Amino acid sequence: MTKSRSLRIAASVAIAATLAACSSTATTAPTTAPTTAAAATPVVTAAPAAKTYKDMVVGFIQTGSESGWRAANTSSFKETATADGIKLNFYDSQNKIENQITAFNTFIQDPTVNVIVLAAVGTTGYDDVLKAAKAAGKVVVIEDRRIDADASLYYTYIGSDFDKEGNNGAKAMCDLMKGSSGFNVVEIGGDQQASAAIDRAKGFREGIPTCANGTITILDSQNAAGWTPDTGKSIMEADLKKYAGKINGVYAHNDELAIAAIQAITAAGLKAGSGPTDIKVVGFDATADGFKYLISGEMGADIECNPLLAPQVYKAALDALNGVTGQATWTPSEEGQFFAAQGADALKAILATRKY
Ligand code: GYE
Repeated sequence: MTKSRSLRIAASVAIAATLAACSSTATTAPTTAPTTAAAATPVVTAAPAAKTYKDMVVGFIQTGSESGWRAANTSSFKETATADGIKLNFYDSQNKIENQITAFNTFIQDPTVNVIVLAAVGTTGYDDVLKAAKAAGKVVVIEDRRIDADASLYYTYIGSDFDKEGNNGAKAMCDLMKGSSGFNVVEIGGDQQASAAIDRAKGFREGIPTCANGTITILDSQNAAGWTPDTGKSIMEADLKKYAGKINGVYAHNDELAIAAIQAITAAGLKAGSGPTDIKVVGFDATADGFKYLISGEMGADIECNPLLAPQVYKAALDALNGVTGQATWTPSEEGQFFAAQGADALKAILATRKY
């Protein structure tokens, strides 16, 4: 058999082998690497179903039960959770930061909890638990009060602009003091750890220098630990003695403290109101109790603070569970202001429409 003939046979064997490899029915192992790989069948992995409120298990760390505002805030979370089918683990911190840290760690270690909501008693001391929660894959949402922690440590903050509230409080006090016999004010502050108290005090001091009606002077400023109304009353009673006849206004950080001051003023035989010699009282929250004293005219102004934050907070948490990014760091609450000058009938009509 000649050389050329054997070469021709070898070549034809090689071609035969290549073709065999291309056909779907090839049985023999290919001798050479196939030139074009068979089109891989695309593996379609179904996108995970979006989480719903029924998948949310929330550990809610509330400050405590220090005021009507707080009660409305707590109800907002409990009622909305029931309505949306959210499993809510509610924790009352008794206004102690150490209790909040303990609760945080409990919720971090609880595998069923996927969302932690914090209403902070203070502004600092949360970094470690926030880092631990993040490492554990928990969604954290801050509600009500701002904290001094890096925003990367939580998903978002939903709460009031207390500084702006303080500015509004200053303007309200200035308006109330138009034609007043004097411009001396005492301040009854909320718990000094709380951003609500810190910023309302700051906002007031930023605002009073702009008062065109007169130079408002802060004669005295004290904080009621835990926002306790009885402490507020004692502060007012002591101020009325110490600054007898010199007090023209009271700047109180929530309704309970404003009402406590009014009770001390009345008990001292003096009058809280908007008359030239009356003691003008500015409060915060605009709860139903606060409205009663606006309607009676004893409280001159009540700067609203919105406690009904649960729907926004749960929505943000659900977004986080579904991987939504680019969220706002802070969503300030929508709020108004109310004045005795609006008149009792108008205020009663407004009160009848309110949930807290
Ligand atoms: O003003 C007060 C409550 O954080 C806005 O806390 C809240 C404040 C509110 O104790 O009544």
